[in-house]
Amino acid sequence: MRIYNYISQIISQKGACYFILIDPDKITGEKLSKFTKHCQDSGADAFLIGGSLMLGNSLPSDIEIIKKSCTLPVIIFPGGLNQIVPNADALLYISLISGRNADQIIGKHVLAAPVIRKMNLETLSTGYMLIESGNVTTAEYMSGSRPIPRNKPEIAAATALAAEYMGMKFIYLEAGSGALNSVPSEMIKMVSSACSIPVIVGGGIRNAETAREKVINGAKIIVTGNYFEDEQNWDSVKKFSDAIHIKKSIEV
Ligand code: 1GP
Repeated sequence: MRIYNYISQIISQKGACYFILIDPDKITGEKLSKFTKHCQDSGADAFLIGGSLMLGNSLPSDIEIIKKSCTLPVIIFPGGLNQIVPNADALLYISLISGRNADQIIGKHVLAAPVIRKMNLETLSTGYMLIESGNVTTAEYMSGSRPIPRNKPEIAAATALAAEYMGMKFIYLEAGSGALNSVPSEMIKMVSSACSIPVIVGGGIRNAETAREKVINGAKIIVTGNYFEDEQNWDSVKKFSDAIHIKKSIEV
């Protein structure tokens, strides 16, 4: 419960939480260390690491690098069983509830559970929903499941509520990495008013204003990935953090 409590505390203190997604295939070594330290100095709250498709096998050493460069929690965002490693702080235990592919809803989880237990990794049980975003994303293709149509917020809201009733701790509305269009605000609003667990929103968020708009509409955790793969954008990590930490910016 250590990381769950940490996230809950950030949400109650700052209004929302900012996660930065690290794709180990895109950034590693010294650049990774420099980036993660910069993120901590700029107000990010935690790192997600992993992805729908990982070509390399540097995950444990990349986590090691992040842990040496800063003190922020590192949470695995697993695209497969090969991404379950012991040196992270927690793991998003994601069930792809927007799809009807049993393997992605429960099958992989059965295989993973004993491994996770042995590693003593904290699990953050998450109802994961793919939302149509204008192009076919890696997450959609790799999971073999159809996203929820972006103009059907009521389907997303009912699905989220079902996940809450099943005891899941978070909802993740995912447009997919590099999405053309991020998750619509109307859908975030409907989902976050339908359920009482925190709503994570990610995919295609490329500026601080968009991130803030998602928070205003009820998102409690914002995830960005792609945008900071370009070093020229690193300066705006602070802008994103300030925009997402809505409580703090109101008080100042
Ligand atoms: C995490 O997939 C996202 O939910 C990250 O998306 O890479 O488009 O920021 P981006």
